[in-house]
Amino acid sequence: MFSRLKAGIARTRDSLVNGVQRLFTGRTRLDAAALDTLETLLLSADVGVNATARIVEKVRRIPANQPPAEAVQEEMTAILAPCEQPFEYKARDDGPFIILVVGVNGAGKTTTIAKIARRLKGEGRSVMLAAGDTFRAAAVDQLKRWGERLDIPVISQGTGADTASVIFDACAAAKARKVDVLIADTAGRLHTQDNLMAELAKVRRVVGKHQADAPHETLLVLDATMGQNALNQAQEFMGQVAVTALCLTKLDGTAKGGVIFALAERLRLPIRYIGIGEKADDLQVFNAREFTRALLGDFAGSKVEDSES
Ligand SMILES: Nc1nc2c(ncn2[C@@H]2O[C@H](COP(=O)(O)OP(=O)(O)OP(=O)(O)O)[C@@H](O)[C@H]2O)c(=O)[nH]1
Ligand SMILES: [Mg+2]
Repeated sequence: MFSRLKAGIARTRDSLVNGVQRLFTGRTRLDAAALDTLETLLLSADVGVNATARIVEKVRRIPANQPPAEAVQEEMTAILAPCEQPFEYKARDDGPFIILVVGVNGAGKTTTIAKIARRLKGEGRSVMLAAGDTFRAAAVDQLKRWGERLDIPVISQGTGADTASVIFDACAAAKARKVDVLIADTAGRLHTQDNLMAELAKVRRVVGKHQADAPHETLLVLDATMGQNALNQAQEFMGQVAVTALCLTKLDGTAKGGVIFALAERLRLPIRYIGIGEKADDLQVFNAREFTRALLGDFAGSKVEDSES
């Protein structure tokens, strides 16, 4: 699992760690120029202004006997730690636990739904999917194919059907079949598309008719290859929808994986999962220390030599 994570975030590690490693080698303290270089490295890995400032400040203040690499890792873990809040299934007596999945076009929503469904099924939960993306022609088929592959039921209507009505029906079906978790797919959308944002509000309203406090999770799926734009998108979405948790996808395809620090620092939402590939098992429960260890472990553990000795 850990080696998969390491391989998954290899591009971010290469871009960030190699630079930081070069910077730290032969140094026990970083002078102003080196701190500047560290700042640039972090910013160019999309770590973001605030998280970068925190890390640089930490390194500036380290005691003489602490290697700077260790301080970087410590602070990076501290930034991520509040977001390490894995999904916990809570049984309900009024119907399924309902997860509504939202995000912009192509972020990885449908794939992530399949991955989560597979994981929950593996944990012994019964799962059902709702094909709420009735907008894009192939979307229903895409979810149905996943359903067949994973042997998980998918509730759907045709393309062009009303999303809220599909999800409403799925809630009833899941309740009738005593399913543990219902995961609802939705079409990709931008926060500027008022009609589509209104649609999400309608989904929430009709789901609330089945269970007053549903959806129990509104999961925003973000594409790590967007870098800092993923943060902007998240903030814009959160202005319109009550997002309760994040999933960051495509960490395998990008050197911009540092955006996870920006998301953690700015949003402080639980990061339930990270996506590190296209296959059904390329999803990991987010763990702060494992993530920074996979990212930095290669150098943070090693002793820094003192060039002056
Ligand atoms: N490399 C990689 N690819 C991913 C990951 N997650 C999703 N993808 C790919 O990203 C593409 C889009 O994924 P979808 O799941 O269809 O995205 P979506 O958000 O449902 O897209 P729309 O329904 O069009 O809004 C697909 O080719 C997926 O295989 C990931 O973690 N890593
Ligand atoms: Mg989709």
